[in-house]
Amino acid sequence: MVAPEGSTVPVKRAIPEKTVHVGRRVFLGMVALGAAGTAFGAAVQSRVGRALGSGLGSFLPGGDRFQIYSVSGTFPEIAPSAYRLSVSGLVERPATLTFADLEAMPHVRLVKPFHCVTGWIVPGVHWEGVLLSHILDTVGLRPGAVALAFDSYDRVDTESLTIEQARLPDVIVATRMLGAPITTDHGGPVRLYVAPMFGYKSIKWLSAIRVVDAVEPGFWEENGYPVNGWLNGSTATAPPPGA
Ligand SMILES: Nc1nc2c(c(=O)[nH]1)N[C@H]1C(S)=C(S)[C@@H](COP(=O)(O)O)O[C@H]1N2
Ligand SMILES: [Mo]
Repeated sequence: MVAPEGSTVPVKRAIPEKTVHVGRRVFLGMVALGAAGTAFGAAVQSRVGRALGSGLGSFLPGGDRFQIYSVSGTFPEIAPSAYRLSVSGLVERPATLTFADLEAMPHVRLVKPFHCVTGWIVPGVHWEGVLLSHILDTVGLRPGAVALAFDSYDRVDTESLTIEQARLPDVIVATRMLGAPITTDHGGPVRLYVAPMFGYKSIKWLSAIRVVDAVEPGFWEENGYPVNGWLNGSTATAPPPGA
């Protein structure tokens, strides 16, 4: 179950105890992940947020800030020069895009809040990147293309969007965030930013976009979060009014 926006998610199920400290970061091992049920995503995030000591951020004046998540427990360090984005599947022209390729494409800028489904919100975040729809136009969709499946350099997180969702004007392959190149913690050099949906849809360390013929629920969805993660809680496939 996912709590409404702005509330905290009650953790009704025992939280796996396996936590590992990596510097100031805390994560849960994948073994523990596998053993958990549908409340798991919420449990993971609640636990990690507390561990970072920033769980009260949303309630303190000026304290709104990102909590750093990695379900894999790794924070892949990828130099922009080594970065590649594979675009494959039901496309006319499969591509392997470099960071320079992305930089050379038209960029859009957005100033939008970032909502984690567990309740913290960072208002007014500056984002910059390439419209996902532009990338789809560049590779050309083949008949039967219905959805996108996203992979991460962390080899654990995955995400999905319908083609219609992917073409919304505030869904970008982001190369800048918070007025600077995206840091490793935040999924740099390239992450997805899906403004109308909760933060779990904004996969970090984006490595691949596969165009597929059916929606493939991603990591967080397999752990209980809605496939259609609209901020207003709608479960509709198409964007709800105001999204
Ligand atoms: N690869 C990867 N992407 C991810 C996650 C993750 O654990 N791994 N967590 C998601 C969730 S639940 C949220 S709220 C945001 C958090 O972004 P941040 O770590 O930059 O604060 O990243 C999303 N993208
Ligand atoms: Mo989240």
